[in-house]
Amino acid sequence: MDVVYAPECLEHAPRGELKNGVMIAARECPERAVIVRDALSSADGFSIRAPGPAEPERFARIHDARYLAFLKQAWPLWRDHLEQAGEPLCDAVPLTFPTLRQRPLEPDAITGKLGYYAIDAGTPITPGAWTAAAASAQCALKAQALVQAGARAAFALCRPPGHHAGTDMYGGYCFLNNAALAAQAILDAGAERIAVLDVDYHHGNGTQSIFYERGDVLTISIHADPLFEYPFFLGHARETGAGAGENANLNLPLQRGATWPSYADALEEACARIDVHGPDAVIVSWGFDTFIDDPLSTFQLRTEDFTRLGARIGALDRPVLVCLEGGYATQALGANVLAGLSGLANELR
Ligand code: SP5
Ligand code: ZN
Repeated sequence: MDVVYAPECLEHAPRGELKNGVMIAARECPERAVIVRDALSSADGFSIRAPGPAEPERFARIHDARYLAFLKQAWPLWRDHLEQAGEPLCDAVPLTFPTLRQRPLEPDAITGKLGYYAIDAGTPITPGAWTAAAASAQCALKAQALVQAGARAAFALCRPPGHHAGTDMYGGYCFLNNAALAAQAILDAGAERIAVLDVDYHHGNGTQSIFYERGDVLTISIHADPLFEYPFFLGHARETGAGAGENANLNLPLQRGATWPSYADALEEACARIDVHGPDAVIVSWGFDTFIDDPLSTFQLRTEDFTRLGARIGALDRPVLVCLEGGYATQALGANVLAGLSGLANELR
């Protein structure tokens, strides 16, 4: 299986993130990508490839032009802001947000822009954030091109992740929605229907909102119930899509502490819906933060469960494009990704 990886994905290196009001080491760190790359490059059956150059016109198929301009400019504006204030350089984190019901004009001040586009204060903008986010998206687009060219499966080693990013929102460590960009690229190349299956611990709120009113992209997410877990405001079972997208969104929230048997039941329901939709390809937003030792998660999946999960996705018998999302038990991340992709690859044989 081809693994698409770009060293630029390491350029986003947050100095820390807020937890309980104090800064802790950033969970979403460059080391994650290095560990996954090393685990796959030393395993049989995987070859590492580079993406092509950035395709900003593809980014604009999913994301708003003003939002893309903001992301590109956020670090230079923030740096200028700090220099003018005589402050030392540090990552940019918003502290003021519009409420859900009032989102007025985009402010001129960078301190206001951050809150305008962010959904949380846990996603620092660093000097390399844009470079890394664009490279991460480009990995997904390259994987899409490989699947388009006939590969049965491809893995985009995306970092930073993407599934919390909306058309004009960043957060949850995500800036560009890698899976949504890949889905749109497949459709633009002539596919009629796509399914996005999100198996990150957290609800894929960005992906859901991007496709909520569209019937050509079935979005399914298996995740911790937002009543108790981030992203809190989206991901309930009653969210089934709207307009042309009615019944094209399926949320399968699980209770805290979920283990493989309950997870597998949700997965069967997801796969049954995918079969009914009949997509030309399946995009998997795969987060490994469902792992028992993950610091952000309450779920209790084990390494061998990821093999089962990959095998079930392979049994869908459709082209599969996997995008890496979360997974913060860094030491185990290489083994977990390898287990999952091996389960998928063995089923495709
Ligand atoms: C892609 C992805 O997995 N993003 C996740 C972003 C989660 N950010 C909020 C973290 C909330 C931490 N809750 C701590 C619980 C520790 N037991
Ligand atoms: Zn997650």
